[in-house]
Amino acid sequence: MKMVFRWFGEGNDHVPLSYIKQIPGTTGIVWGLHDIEVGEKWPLDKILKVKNKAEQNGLNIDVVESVNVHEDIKLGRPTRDHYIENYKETLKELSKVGVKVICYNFMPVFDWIRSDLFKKLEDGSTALFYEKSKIENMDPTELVNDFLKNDEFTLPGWEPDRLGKLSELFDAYQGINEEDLWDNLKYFLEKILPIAEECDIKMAIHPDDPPWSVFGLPRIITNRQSIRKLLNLVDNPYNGISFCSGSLGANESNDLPAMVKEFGDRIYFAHIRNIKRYKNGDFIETSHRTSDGSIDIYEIVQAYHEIDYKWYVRPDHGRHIWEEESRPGYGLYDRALGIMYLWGIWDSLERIKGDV
Ligand code: DNO
Ligand code: MN
Repeated sequence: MKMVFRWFGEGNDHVPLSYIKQIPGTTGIVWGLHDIEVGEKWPLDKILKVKNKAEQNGLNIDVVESVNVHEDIKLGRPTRDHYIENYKETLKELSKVGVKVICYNFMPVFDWIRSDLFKKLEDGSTALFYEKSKIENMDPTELVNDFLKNDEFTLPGWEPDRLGKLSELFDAYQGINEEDLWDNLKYFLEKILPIAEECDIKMAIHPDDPPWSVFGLPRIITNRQSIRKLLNLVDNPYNGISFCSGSLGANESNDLPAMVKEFGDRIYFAHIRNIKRYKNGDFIETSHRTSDGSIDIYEIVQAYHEIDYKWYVRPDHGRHIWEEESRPGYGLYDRALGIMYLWGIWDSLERIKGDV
């Protein structure tokens, strides 16, 4: 596995690239141009700036997360073709600097959803928390206002401009069901994949987080069945997945190690993190260690090891520990600890294999 670390860009991330380089075994950053409006083409000069900065620090820029998909594409509006053209242009620019994988998602309106960004854990650290009943009884506008009132940090996938038009967005999704969303995803992939192939960039969809419908909006990438459907939707090796253990693991019926083995040859990017699930449907993000949460991280890493996984891995979110102030989920310390845990498992599996 190739270890990479998410970085939000110069002036937009409190973690310096030189620190990332010091995390053992970390070879690249997972990046994006977060100041470009969703749907607009990414300019080469800005891409090159990131490349140069990363290279000066001995890090590659092989993985992009995310080139977000414009809402008109998800909605299947006639204007989608314009945004798909822009997406293709962005792919071409990214191929010029050697990008290998693009993580994207197809979730209507919201990317990830939580009820609390800094929920206190027993040990005094804080973490992202999902309180099911709170979300179910909440007006989405309330959630958006709550999340956006803190302007110290920007939240990936929560662009204020776009979410400022929330009621318009919700109106647009009236009458769009899961089948429609599948059709629109198919349309997008059919147009994009030939270019991805030409550019040798793997498209890797991120599952829905959490993997169920929220605020009445359809969500389709949620379990084993739906990933099968996605891979058959357009059967092309460039149509792949970002396999996120924390997102899919919120649904306890997802057998994650089995899914890694089944989909392994189409997983180009692995997000590994743990969560603790409660019986009432709530969950909280924990440290990566298996015994701290409900997800067997050891078994997941073992599954990757068994399939001889050669693609990219990142610790996904972490807790906020040691008084670190960071964007929710994206502190340096707990994610770096997560990396060491993953390497610990991986190295011992390698050693065992060598001894056999
Ligand atoms: C959640 C995170 C997501 C992810 C985007 C990708 O598990 O990894 O916020 O960044 O959904 O588009
Ligand atoms: Mn993830």
